[in-house]
Amino acid sequence: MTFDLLAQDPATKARAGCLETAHGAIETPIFMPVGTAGTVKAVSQQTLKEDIQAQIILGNTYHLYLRPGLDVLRAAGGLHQFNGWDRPILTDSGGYQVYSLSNTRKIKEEGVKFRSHIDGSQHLFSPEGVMDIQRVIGADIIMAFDECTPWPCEYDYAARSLDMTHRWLQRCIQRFDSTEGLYGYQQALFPIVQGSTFKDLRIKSAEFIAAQGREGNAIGGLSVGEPAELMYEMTELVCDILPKDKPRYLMGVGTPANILENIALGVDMFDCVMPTRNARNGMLFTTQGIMNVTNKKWANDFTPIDAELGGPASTFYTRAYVRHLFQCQEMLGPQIASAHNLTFYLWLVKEARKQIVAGTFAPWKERMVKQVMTRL
Ligand code: PRF
Repeated sequence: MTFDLLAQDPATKARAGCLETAHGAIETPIFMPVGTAGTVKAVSQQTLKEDIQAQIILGNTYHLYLRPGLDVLRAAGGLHQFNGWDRPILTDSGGYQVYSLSNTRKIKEEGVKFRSHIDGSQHLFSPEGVMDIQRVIGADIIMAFDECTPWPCEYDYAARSLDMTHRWLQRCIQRFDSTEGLYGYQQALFPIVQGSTFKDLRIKSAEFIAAQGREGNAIGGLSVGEPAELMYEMTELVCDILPKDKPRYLMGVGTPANILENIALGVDMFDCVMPTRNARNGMLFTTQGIMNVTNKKWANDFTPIDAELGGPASTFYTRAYVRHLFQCQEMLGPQIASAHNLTFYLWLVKEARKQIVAGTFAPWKERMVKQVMTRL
């Protein structure tokens, strides 16, 4: 995997780059739609590729391991073959889902014991096991096994958890570097910075992660309930330590404003369930602001969701029609809304990239943050 930095904004720390993987190139900054169980909810692979022009999607080790399971994934020849998505895939390690989803979990040095949220069966995720699972899934980028601390968090807990996450990382690296991909292409392992919102822990973690010299680095443990200003303070601190010549991935972030602010601090990659999850409840992100399409005020609005964007979901259907679909609980409603929101998120990062290359990112960002967060 290679990463080329192509431009740097003169007024902020924003960068434009190109990340080359076995399944194609990714132009950064990028937003990665979340496809937890090997599907971006309510959006087909064809729509993702042709209309939304997603460059990379995310999968989750936790979900894919439970269903369809490793036997099926191995027999299929990996997730790309299984779901027909031939562009890059990144898998999260389960080091987050296991905390948010599983019923009971016990975190120990060895790993995390948990019960499936589906059938209550018992499992153990260890750093080695999670590397092996992600080898079977076959994602282009796989994530280290970490503990994402809740917020707020006691300093002592965060410090102890961080040390364990670092020991887990060394075990991940050892296993990853002593195994190979099953399907004939290279995978890359990204370590994850933790440390809650404690500056000294974040610095310690970023230095430890940077020293591993991996092909990309991630920032975890943020956007877990802390104030946005505190998140920005942490990302800036960490980005200033992580290597410049490697992509930086901020996990699980965020709102359109969060994405723009973090691009300005030097983040290159983002993922979040917000555009798809909120779409299913009728919340639409547009270039002019945020609208709840179920609101009565759109009942007779026969204009497109967002004429500024390309793509059928944003331009073909009217607001009134999409509202009607939600009123009737028709399945097409969440489908259009999800495709539209992803079109918007991909537009936002593509536009940010253009502005970085043109050297005009800073004033554009200031204007856009206000514009896209307006309540319509
Ligand atoms: N760790 C992992 N996945 C994540 C996170 C994390 O800290 C977050 C935090 N926002 C989202 N997804 N492994």
